[in-house]
Amino acid sequence: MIKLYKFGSIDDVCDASPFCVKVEAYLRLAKLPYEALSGTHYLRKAPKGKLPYIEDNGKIIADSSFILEYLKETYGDTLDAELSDADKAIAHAFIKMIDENMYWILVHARWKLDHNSEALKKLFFGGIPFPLNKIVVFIMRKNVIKKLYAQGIGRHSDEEIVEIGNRDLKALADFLDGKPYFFGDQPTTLDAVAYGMLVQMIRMASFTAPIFDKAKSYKNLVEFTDRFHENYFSA
Ligand SMILES: N[C@@H](CCC(=O)N[C@@H](CS)C(=O)NCC(=O)O)C(=O)O
Repeated sequence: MIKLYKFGSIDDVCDASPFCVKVEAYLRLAKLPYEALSGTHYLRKAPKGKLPYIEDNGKIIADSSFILEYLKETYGDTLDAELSDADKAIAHAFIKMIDENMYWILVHARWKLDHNSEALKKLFFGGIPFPLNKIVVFIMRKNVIKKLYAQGIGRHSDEEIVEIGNRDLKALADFLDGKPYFFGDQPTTLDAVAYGMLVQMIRMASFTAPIFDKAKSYKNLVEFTDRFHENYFSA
């Protein structure tokens, strides 16, 4: 059986990492049996020093995009089989937007905004005793803020970052329009990826941020996230 190594659930979201949710959502959509193993200690074993990674038939595959590629090659691409090449190109562009741009907006909201440091301490470092947890959060936040600056997003003001993130949310909302899933009645890979990100912004109550309020203001994105959640993650 496929083993999925991830961080673990927070609130009613199966993982705090959109990349881990993406893989788990894909496995559920594709009806592939798997075992989820949760814990930050798996980072030490992760081939690329990041989660998620999977183990299947003695093979270890790291990185959510390579994992999905491997699953499609090994078990067949049932979800996207009906998509035209043009649809696949659109899906690819949206997936890159979510993975490479919206991810940093999410990191900024959780790690840079001061008021979320209590939630970080409680949710991500709850096992570490006081006052060590305070020091760990302080050092981790400093490191993440450096990464935000190096990536580029951290050079903008908080307000500009919300504006950048809102453009992505609007693009998703406009493309989804009144459809149940991004390409119609049936979910595809893009739905797994979009759910992975939107569920962090819309259903994870422990963190608050202006960009999460923006996400919640798009009625169809909220309905999509709830629909996906009820259909694939309620059991
Ligand atoms: N490109 C990777 C990104 C995975 C990633 O960034 N994971 C983060 C959590 S969201 C991580 O493991 N961070 C731990 C670290 O950087 O130490 C993928 O698609 O799987």
